[in-house]
Amino acid sequence: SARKPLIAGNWKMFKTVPEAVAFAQELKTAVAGVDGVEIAVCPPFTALVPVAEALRGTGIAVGAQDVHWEESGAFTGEVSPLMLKDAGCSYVIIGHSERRQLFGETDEKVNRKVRAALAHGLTPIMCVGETLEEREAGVTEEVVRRQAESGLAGLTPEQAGGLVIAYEPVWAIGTGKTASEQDAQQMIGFIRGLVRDLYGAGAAGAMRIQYGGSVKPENAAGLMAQPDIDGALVGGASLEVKSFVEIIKAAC
Ligand code: G2H
Repeated sequence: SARKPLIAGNWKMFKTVPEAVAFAQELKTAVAGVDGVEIAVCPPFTALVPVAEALRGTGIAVGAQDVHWEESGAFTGEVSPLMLKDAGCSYVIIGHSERRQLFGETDEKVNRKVRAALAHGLTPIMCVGETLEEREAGVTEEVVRRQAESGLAGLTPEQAGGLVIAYEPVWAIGTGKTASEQDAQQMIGFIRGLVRDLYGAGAAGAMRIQYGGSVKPENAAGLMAQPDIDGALVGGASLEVKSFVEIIKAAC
């Protein structure tokens, strides 16, 4: 397709500043000359600035793992979209299932964060995905439709087309269970259809939709070969340069 795949590493709550900088430097060397795929790393907040500095001029993007929707104010513990831009981020993960399950993130909060990120020139990587109970109850499409519709509410077609959705079935996250290529393609095609209904063919054709959930060097190429899958959001396998680079190369 005309869409350039995005391989993004979600480091979650891992890596000190020295570890993060060493990783960035190694990654820079390892992907020099790699073409046809966009690369991003999403370190914890503490490592954003040094990682962005280490990667400046390389074309490797930096993203945060969460954001608040206000620009500034009395919101102890929160980080604003303006601050993320200032730190060198171009992406931000929003609504990861760990935030939904462990930190009370609702569809409404996800939507506020998506709109605030876009207003400040950050590209959201908005996560959606069903739990095992939901899949077994046969409500996968209903759940993903609700998450996608509310998360994207109020956007213009241009904004919708410019953002990234990561489809991450919760039962596949960190469990070693990956969705089959067919299941992942089916759901990602379903999401693209939803975007078409909501925002038109232009937005649906432009939007990058990633798969996430136990992506590894062994399964990456098969997933990336699916027509609607535009890259991956990688957790565990993004923490080592070797496996992350193998996944990046599988997407080229
Ligand atoms: C899903 C994914 C990255 P992992 O959370 O967002 O993590 O690849 O470890 O399943």
